[in-house]
Amino acid sequence: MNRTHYIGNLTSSMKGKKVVVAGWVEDIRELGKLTFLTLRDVTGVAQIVLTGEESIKQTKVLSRQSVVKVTGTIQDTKARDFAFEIKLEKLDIVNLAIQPLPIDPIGRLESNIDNRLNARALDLRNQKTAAIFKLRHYALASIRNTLTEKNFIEVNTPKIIGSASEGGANLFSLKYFEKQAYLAQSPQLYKEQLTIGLERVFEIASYYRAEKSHTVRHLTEFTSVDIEAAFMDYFDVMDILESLVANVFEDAAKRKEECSALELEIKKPSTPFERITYKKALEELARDGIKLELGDDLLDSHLRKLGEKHSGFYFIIDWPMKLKPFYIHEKEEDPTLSKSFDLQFGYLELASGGMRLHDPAKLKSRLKEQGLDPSQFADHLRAFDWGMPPHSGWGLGLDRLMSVLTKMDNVREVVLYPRDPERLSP
Ligand code: AMO
Repeated sequence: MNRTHYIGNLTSSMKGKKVVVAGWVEDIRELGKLTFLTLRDVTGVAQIVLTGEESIKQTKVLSRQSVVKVTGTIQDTKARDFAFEIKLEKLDIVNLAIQPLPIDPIGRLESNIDNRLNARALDLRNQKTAAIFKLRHYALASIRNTLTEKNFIEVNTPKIIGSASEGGANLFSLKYFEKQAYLAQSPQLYKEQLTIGLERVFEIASYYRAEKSHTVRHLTEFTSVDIEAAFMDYFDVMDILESLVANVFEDAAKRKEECSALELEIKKPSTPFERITYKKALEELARDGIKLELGDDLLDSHLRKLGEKHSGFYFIIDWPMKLKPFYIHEKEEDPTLSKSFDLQFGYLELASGGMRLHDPAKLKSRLKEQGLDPSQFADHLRAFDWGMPPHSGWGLGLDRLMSVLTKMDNVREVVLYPRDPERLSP
């Protein structure tokens, strides 16, 4: 394309320099004998000034959001919003955009979320939307840094699997030639097995849950950050989770441009996060007149009540065994309780994890207790006879974390092409 510069790399000190820039026409204004174009690329906007009759004639066919290449020279400007402008020498119209566009990507006219998701690629030309996905990129980089520094190895495990990883419910099934296969709900079994050889592993990937939930926090395809670590107990991995979350906020706060596009003031949360036991949560709810029995699950309405008292990040720990999956370890001093935790942000569950069973006999009996058939887990159980270390881990919903970071109510805002029970395209 022979583009010489990103717009963001141009400065007023380059006066007189000939440059070639390329991007999308955001605005076209005629002012007497002059025509002004506002040109945007991924790094910023520049004003282009056209004086020649020929090029002004060219702009008559030009529509907003068309792609152009501009050859011109940097010069001083009288415009208040720009430090310099580019005097056009040559305009190449690369591709015209249709009119009207399905949404206004500048955001002057607000479009509802469904229309924006239906035209997501165009929505990304809205600087607020672009800022969300740039922040998501920096959050991922931050997560990879934190875990790599703590000696975790990034892995990729299969998403097409032959048996359930989180028990039977909520599985999407598919035909795999002559066999029955499923989409992975989580990397749970693989990440546990990998502690045998790599000790500390993490994976960032999409997982699938066939839940007909119509909420602002559930998707049928979501991104999870998972870790698993040998020779760690659940408090060790909670420490890792809270420093990872704090680092994401600290690193995102450094992205001034994206924060200002989203009018966000991001602050690093202080650690350690508050840790309350499940029992204490029941006591707090009882004080508010909500009577729950030991073993009752905390429903959305209960978590909303707790969220009023604990507004930021906090852990709920030591859940009853019966509320947790088959792989969770019991507490030795009270086997009805588990070595487990959920990380909350107010009412919203961001992550869950715990210490796992590493004794194959115990794991088999827990599978049976939960009505699961150990023979369906034969491949997984074999690994427990090969020297399985004690281990702990967690799964963190990246989309939910991003919605908290960017203060978006709906998780669909932070996912490029969200999948929910109704939405399968684009
Ligand atoms: P869990 O099922 O609690 O645990 O999932 C972990 C985290 O993933 C996110 N999440 C979702 N986000 C959006 N839409 C969904 N449908 C959805 N389902 C889950 C949540 C949740 O806290 N294997 C365990 C983790 C572990 O113990 O390591 C697991 O999958 O933020």
